[in-house]
Amino acid sequence: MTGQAISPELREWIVAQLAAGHSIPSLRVSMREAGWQADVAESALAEFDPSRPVAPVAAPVAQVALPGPDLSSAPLYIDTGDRRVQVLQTVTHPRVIVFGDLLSDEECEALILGARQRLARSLTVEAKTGGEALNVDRTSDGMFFERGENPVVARLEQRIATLLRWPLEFGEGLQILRYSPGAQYRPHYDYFDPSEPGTPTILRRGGQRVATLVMYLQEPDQGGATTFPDVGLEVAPKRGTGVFFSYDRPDPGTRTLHGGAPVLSGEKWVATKWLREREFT
Ligand code: PD2
Ligand code: ZN
Repeated sequence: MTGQAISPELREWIVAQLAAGHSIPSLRVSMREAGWQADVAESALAEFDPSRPVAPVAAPVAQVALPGPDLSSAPLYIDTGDRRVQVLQTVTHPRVIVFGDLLSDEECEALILGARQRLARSLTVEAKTGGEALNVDRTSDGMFFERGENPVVARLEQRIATLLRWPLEFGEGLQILRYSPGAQYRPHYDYFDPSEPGTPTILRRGGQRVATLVMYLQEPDQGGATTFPDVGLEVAPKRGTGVFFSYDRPDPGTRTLHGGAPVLSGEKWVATKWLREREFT
């Protein structure tokens, strides 16, 4: 016999022989006597050898629910109950959506007014320790509102929860940042690095971050775009607009590396809402 292949019939024959109590070595002898080439016989019998290591089966990728608007009907606007928000731009990978008219001018001004007296040089959550530290990569000033701290904050948080279909309680308190000329936020990921020893402590308060919404409260005169270097995307810091992005796992493969480009002139103010997997306590 030449050009032998493992046929369905051969497999059926092996199954029947094994079922009848014959051993693999005895089948090897029978196959060789019947003219099967040694390598074909070996490969065929190996398929039925119970001691053969089983190739690992890739675990199915869990389809986790993520925050995000319902874009199934390609809407130009989304009604959040108290406001009609524009869908200006979408990117699939990374998942990025730019919303227009997310905040009114009055809301932007009220947030700036409430934050101004409480600004301090921004700290970032430090995954090495689980605490907070000054970070040279972030030269803005910032503060946090408590969730629901005043009526404007509460209204905006409800709007965001409706828009992104994510429980209000899963959100961190609203962060306000002010960038003066020269200030920037170098490219980073917003999720907590799982390999850092402080991360388990941080995750106790609501699990991982799964999405970010950066909202522009005041436009600088020049500079200050939010950048996504992996995909060459730059979102202009237009007052009332928000850039949303989500990440289904804490991994650079989400392509959610992003930064705040240096402000060249004027002042840029933003509000950031981070969304967690679970209730943020
Ligand atoms: O202000 C921004 O554009 C910006 C850029 C990157 C804000 C954040 N990250 C953030 O608040 O995480
Ligand atoms: Zn960020």
